[in-house]
Amino acid sequence: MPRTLRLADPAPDATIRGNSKRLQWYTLWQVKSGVIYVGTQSLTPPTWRVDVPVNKTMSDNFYELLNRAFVEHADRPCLILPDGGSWSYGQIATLAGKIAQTLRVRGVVAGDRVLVQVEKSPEAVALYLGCLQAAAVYVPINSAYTHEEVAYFVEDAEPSLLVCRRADEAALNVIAPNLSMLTLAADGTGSLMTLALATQPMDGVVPREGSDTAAILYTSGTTGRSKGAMLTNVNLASNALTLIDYWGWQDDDVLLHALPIFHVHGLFVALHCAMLRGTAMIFLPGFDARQIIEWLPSATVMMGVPTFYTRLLEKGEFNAETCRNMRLFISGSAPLTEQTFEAWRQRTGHPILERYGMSETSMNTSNPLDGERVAGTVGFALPGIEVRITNDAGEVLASEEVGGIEVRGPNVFKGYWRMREKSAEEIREDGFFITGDLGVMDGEGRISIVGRAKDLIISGGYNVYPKEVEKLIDEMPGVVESAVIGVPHMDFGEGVVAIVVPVGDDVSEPEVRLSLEGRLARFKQPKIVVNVESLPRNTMGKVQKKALRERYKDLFE
Ligand code: MCA
Ligand code: AMP
Repeated sequence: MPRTLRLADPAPDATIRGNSKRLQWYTLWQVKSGVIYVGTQSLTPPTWRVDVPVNKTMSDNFYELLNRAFVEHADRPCLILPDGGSWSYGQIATLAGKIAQTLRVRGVVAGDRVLVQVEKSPEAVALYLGCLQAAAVYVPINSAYTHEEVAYFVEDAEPSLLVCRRADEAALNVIAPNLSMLTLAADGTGSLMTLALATQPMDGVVPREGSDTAAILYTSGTTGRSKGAMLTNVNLASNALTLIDYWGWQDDDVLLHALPIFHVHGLFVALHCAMLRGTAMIFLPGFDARQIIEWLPSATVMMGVPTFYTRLLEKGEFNAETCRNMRLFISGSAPLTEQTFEAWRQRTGHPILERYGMSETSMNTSNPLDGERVAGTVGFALPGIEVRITNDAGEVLASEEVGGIEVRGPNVFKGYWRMREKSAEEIREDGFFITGDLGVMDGEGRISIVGRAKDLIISGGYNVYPKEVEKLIDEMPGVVESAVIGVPHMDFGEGVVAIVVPVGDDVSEPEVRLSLEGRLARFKQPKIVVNVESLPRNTMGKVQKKALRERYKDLFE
């Protein structure tokens, strides 16, 4: 049973890890000593909540924590599927164990990367869990990426195994003829499952240190090449435990899960909160407003990108009655406008809780569960996480001053995979990570994001790096040069636009799309192409994207 100790009491048999400088809050990730401590000094009175005594033989592999929940809640539903099927925690854990054993038999050892490009399915969840159990580094990539894009990840991650859709197997075999490959289709069939179902589940969990990498999440780089953010067992555990506490996860919560499971949002934030508490998820293959409206009355929590919310508001039949059992709506990955926040509150009675995160850090800040949720802000630094606003020289700014957002805490990744220099550029010596987002903090510590220092477009929650698109458009024979920008888009928040300087005749949108076909995921492709005589430049010769964004801001209206 959870016990509550005063913070002043010595934490029995535990090593304190995490943010030891400020002693504000800790996720004490000390399963080795036999106890997991979650301490909350920021609460009054300050306390350690001693969560659960666990088996003394456990390692710091994050799967130990998950597995404990799976064993405890084996009979409870984990995934409820729209076709009426369901998976209990026991079933998911058994399949994860079989996949872990399959990986072992295939020669995958601790620290080996398993690259995964599959559709969302219960089996895909079990694959993620199986990788954790086997201590393989899970490397998920967007299912929309083309074979050409996948080739980069194969080369960069150097995986021991690639799990892909059956339809992609032949093409990927050409790209990576020596790579071990298994398939997993959206319906849960494929060579991975054939092997796994004929295998006994792995006994136990392959031990890991807290600082060992559990997953690599690729995030776009400014040079156009993706960087692999290495997330450790402590990163995953600390963020999950923090969010469960901060968002008041209830034993009877039911999460409506319609996000993709290759990003931090749908994979870590959503799955971990539900799974560590052994609570059910209504597991939808993707976002479909009609299906969401059908399932919302059975749910208590939904996590989504702002597009989820704007699309639901467009549906006349969506109303407060649809949300009658809902406790919490959470939004993130892209800015939620004040208009959407207000419209949602008026329609449903719920103020959406907006939070802010990144692939490199998982969640950094959140509006409060109980206090005021202020539209247009991303709330406060989460317990145990420090956020500061700095100028270009790295000096901390006073409240209300706009600057770069920097983050430090047990959530911050350990660096980019095989990019030592890039990691050193973005993580300061004192441990603060330079997010590339611009923000402002008020006197109370409430943070608003006001822009981005990085040249990034966020479209429907997906990142698009202009360089990557520009590079390919510039290669077109009829193009002198191009500038790719994001401008306001009703549905996606920002829509990708290419401003093109043609050699002669105008370059049309179908021509651009045709030349990008098979080379670039379709969500990254420009939705509009504008031809101009020349691009505006500053005195240094740099293209003035701000001026272009201003000039074309009404393009999608
Ligand atoms: C699909 N399309 C898009 C996008 N999604 N175009 C621009 N931006 C998009 N986000 C295009 C497709 O290429 C296709 O174009 C057409 O739209 C229809 O595709 P479909 O798959 O049917 O689209 P959809 O189902 O309507 O998807 C829209 C969506 C989806 C539901 C908003 O993009 C989505 O689930 N986004 C969530 C992303 C997310 O989870 N982000 C978290 C990452 P064509 O017809 O030309 O082929 S950020 C993160 O994890 C950090 C840590 C954080 O803070 O959360
Ligand atoms: P990713 O690299 O895909 O993890 O995207 C992370 C980026 O998404 C952050 O650096 C922010 O620019 C953006 N982001 C995430 N949450 C929010 C939010 N609530 N408001 C505005 N931007 C956000």
